[in-house]
Amino acid sequence: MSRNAELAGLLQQMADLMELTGADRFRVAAHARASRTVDSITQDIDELADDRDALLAVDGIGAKMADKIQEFSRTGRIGEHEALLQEVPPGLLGVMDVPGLGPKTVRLLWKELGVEGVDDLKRVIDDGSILNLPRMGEKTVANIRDALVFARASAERTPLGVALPAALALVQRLEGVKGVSRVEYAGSVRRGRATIGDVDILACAEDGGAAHEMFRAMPEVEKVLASGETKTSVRLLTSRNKRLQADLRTVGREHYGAALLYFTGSKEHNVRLRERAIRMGMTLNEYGLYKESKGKKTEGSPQSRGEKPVASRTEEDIYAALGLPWIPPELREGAGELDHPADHDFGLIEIADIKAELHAHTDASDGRMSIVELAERAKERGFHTIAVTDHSKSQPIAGGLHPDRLREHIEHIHAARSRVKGITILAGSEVDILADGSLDYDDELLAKLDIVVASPHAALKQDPDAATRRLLRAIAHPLVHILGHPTGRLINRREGMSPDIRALALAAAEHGTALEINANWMRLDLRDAHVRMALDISPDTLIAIDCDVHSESDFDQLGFGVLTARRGGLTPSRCVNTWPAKKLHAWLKSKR
Ligand code: DGT
Ligand code: CA
Ligand code: CA
Ligand code: ZN
Repeated sequence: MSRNAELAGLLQQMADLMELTGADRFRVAAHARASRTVDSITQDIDELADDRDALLAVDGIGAKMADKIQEFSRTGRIGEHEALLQEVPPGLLGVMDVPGLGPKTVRLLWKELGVEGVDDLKRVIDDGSILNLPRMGEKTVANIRDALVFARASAERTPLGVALPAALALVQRLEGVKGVSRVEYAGSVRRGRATIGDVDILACAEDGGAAHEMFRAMPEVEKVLASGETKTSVRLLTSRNKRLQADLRTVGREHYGAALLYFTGSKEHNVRLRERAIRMGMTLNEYGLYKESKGKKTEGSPQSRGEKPVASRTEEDIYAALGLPWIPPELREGAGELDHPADHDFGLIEIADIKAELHAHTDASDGRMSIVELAERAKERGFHTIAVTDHSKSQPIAGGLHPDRLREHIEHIHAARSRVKGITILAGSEVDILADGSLDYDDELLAKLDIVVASPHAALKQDPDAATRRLLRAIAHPLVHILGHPTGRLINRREGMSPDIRALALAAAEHGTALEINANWMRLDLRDAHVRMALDISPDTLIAIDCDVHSESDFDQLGFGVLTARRGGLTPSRCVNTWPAKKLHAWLKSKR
């Protein structure tokens, strides 16, 4: 998380907490507005905070807000935020995370029904007392109950978008510790899984004492779970007030590669590697790859007998000694990745391959930037093309555009082209796929657009058959280029639809429609397994990786989308965002 995003999250939480504690609504609004402002400004917040006049010149930041921002910049905290946290039961924040429950309702639940946590919420749903609150009908309650059930089923795994920045911050701090020569995150974070059980950090140090001491003493450590000479386990409180476990292991240079391989996993990958080692007359463990000691005394492990490993310093050495190429961590799931011939180049897509963003919102709907700002930010990222795809009319909450406003918007997009040179600005729409698979604009209007991303936003509880039929209709529509976030899932919050991905992929290949991996870490939709299925079923499947940009920082979501794509085995040529401008534009025109 960037510092701007961290501060924005903190200010938004202050607004929520104030609403919970019944603060003046102008103060609530001021903090919510400041949060949006901080999230959308392009300058680094710490730089800005150094210059109080510049800070005060920002729209919506007054003297008091400037104080808070400067406090955050200096100390990483805001005292008033911590005071607010003291005022509410800690469990109430968990209640606020339940989809469909805003601070106003949560305040009522707390004050009227004594709800202080998710368990209490469940109780007032079960005994029906929740229905006594104003504006709380059977249907709303049923939705809350569903959300609760889903949140429990996906209990406690942390989204990659929260765990990865936390892991990076730990790595950076450990890099500064005396005696530490190398640090990396391992485990499921390194493999890029969409959700993370705990963060695993590996540091190279002949004496790891100082590293473990630092790790235990970090300010965000809530509890030390285990501590030894080579391993420490702690529970952290992240800046979003979420709990996250982190494990640190230290290992000497001689064994670093073996340890990195072991702790990156997955467990299944490790098992396959060990079986392969055994077939080759060797043993593999977290210290190295060793020759099987035939006939010799075999008490203890090879390293404890002081044996010299065949390979142990780098992952490459170990894979090579096993007759394998180095395998990208994203593929290490024990799903056939060892079956490739030794000279196979996986050739997976990388962030640098992406040259276009094809799903972005402006302030015409629910985005924060103007068309010109959006185009400039995209250009700074080195993109040759940016598509402006605001919401369509059935999304009034997201500022969806009525047909007349879209016609006007298209004019504005065309006008912006002369103001930002060196990047192609496409006029597009993220058009809703309605429940029956029809689109939210008529064909005459869609045909005026350079690009159409069709996405489902409502009726996401459809049964799989209905969902498949609905999405197939959109895929086959001759004016649609991309199927946006196909299932509508939100990680840990909403299951989304379960369409037949193979059927979608076959149809998409036939009609030359790309399936989106929405890179936003809360979505990652398509998910990794879907990407693999879609690619496997036809050589013609096209994938789009898009950030669904609403504010500038959203361009940074790209990494999550690329990790997901790599886990699905995506190579650059099958991703439309990697194509040169000419090829991309020709594909878009082929549907006009
Ligand atoms: P997570 O934390 O649930 O998202 O998933 P991982 O893969 O990070 O799992 P974790 O943290 O339990 O362990 C990190 C790595 O250590 C794991 O990917 C492989 C290795 N590992 C842990 N336990 C075992 C085990 O019992 N056998 C083998 N072969 N490897 C293990
Ligand atoms: Ca882990
Ligand atoms: Ca672990
Ligand atoms: Zn959308």
